[in-house]
Amino acid sequence: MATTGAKTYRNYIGGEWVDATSGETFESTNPATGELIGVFPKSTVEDTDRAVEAAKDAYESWRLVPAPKRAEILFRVAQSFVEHKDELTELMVQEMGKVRAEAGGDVQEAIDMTYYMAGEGRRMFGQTTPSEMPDKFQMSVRLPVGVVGAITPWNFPIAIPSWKIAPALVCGDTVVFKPATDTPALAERFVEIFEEAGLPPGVLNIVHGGGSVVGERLVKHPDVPLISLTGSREVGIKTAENGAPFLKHIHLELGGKNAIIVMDDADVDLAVDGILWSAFGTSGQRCTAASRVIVGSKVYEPLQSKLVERAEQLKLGYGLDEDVDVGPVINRSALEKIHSYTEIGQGEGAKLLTGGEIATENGLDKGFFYRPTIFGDVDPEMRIAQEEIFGPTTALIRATDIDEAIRAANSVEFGLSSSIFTRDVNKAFRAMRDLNTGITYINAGTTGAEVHLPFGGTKATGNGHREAGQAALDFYTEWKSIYVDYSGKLQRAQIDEFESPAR
Ligand code: UN1
Repeated sequence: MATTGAKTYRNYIGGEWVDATSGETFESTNPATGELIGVFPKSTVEDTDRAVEAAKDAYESWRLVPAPKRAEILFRVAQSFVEHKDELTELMVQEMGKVRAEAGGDVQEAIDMTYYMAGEGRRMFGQTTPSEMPDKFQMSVRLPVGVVGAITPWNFPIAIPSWKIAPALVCGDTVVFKPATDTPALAERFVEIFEEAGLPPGVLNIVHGGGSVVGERLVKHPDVPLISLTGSREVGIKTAENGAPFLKHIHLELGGKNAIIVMDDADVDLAVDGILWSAFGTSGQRCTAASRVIVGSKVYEPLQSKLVERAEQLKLGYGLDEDVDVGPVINRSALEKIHSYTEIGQGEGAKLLTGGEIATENGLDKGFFYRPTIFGDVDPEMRIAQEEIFGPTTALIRATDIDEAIRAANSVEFGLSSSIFTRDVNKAFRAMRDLNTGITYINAGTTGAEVHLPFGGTKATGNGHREAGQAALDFYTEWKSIYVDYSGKLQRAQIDEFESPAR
């Protein structure tokens, strides 16, 4: 594609907008229309090292800025996200493809997260505890750690960077941000807003380029003690391995294979609404997407027919056009992967109820559109019920009772989100306890996490860390325990015992 006239973007390192040292570039295009969005620097190890150096220098003063003052910049950033919400939303539809309402939700999630973390500037609570000794005081405080390597995906191109960058900054860390190569223009606008809000040079840097060069260098750089990655299981494992020799703190937010359970006593129409939203929203490209639906045998038939009917009414198209329900998927290789799972499902003997094809009518062939796809009579062990597809494909599985449903839900390697539709409070509480996922919804689909509760999953979804809410602070700070002895004499813990009045 010709690049004449397209906007050229740069890296932001140490407060300067700079080209890649290689002089090489890559392009970002609109997945609905194929139009060019912009040209971006294809950065090298050297560019990454410069950004780390800038972040390391900036850290020495940023860590000493009082947290409420760091937070004032975040309040300004949040306000600016509000003011630029429409612009960011439209750019997101253009660059990432999700429909307007969902793109607005993505920006809103960043607004919420940035305000929330700005509020932490005046909290960031530690603990004070009594000492076992007289005339001794003790407390724990949160201290920043250093430079964060923030490696983010394309599916929530504004929200997810905010999940990592807002807590890092309020905690006093500095950041080198490596956004996905499919959504670099959004990442760049995100960083510009921090610059405009008055963030000092070097505190937030952006380096565009591939994961195997920029991402890997961040993970292997000795001066980057914290890595937060949202990506695939495979890249997560590689990241953990590469960071292990440095004993880095590594937060991993990886895949999902999320299930909605619909019990026989459920409100089936409500369940259908929840399934449609969770399976086909963002064209199924959410870590929290519902790619399995486990259905009680009594409601299986009515649910299946209502779901198929509703899925067939969903309108595919460019997310800026009116009345479009489902946008494109991110790129050609995603389209091919999604379609390969349709073939896998058919090969495994699952019944293709609707969809299962690339949509090309009315100009859709200019982009990467896949028809909402539902498989019926799926066995929980089939690959389409086990592997993350990351597209608009879901699998209906029958279950006779709650035990079988929970067993099937838990039978995958991932553990991000889960949901149950039931009117029986006992079944709901069983599910809350026994569904082995980081998030469980009752009478709602598997998507819709809010910013003030922990976000993350069990098993192969991650490595035990969580983002968002208070949990994020645990990743972006290091606890320090402080003991102050004001007795004026040597008091030895566990040895010089205070004489107990109880003795
Ligand atoms: C993701 O897919 O990685 O709960 C994030 C949700 C959104 C966030 C999803 N608020 O689905």
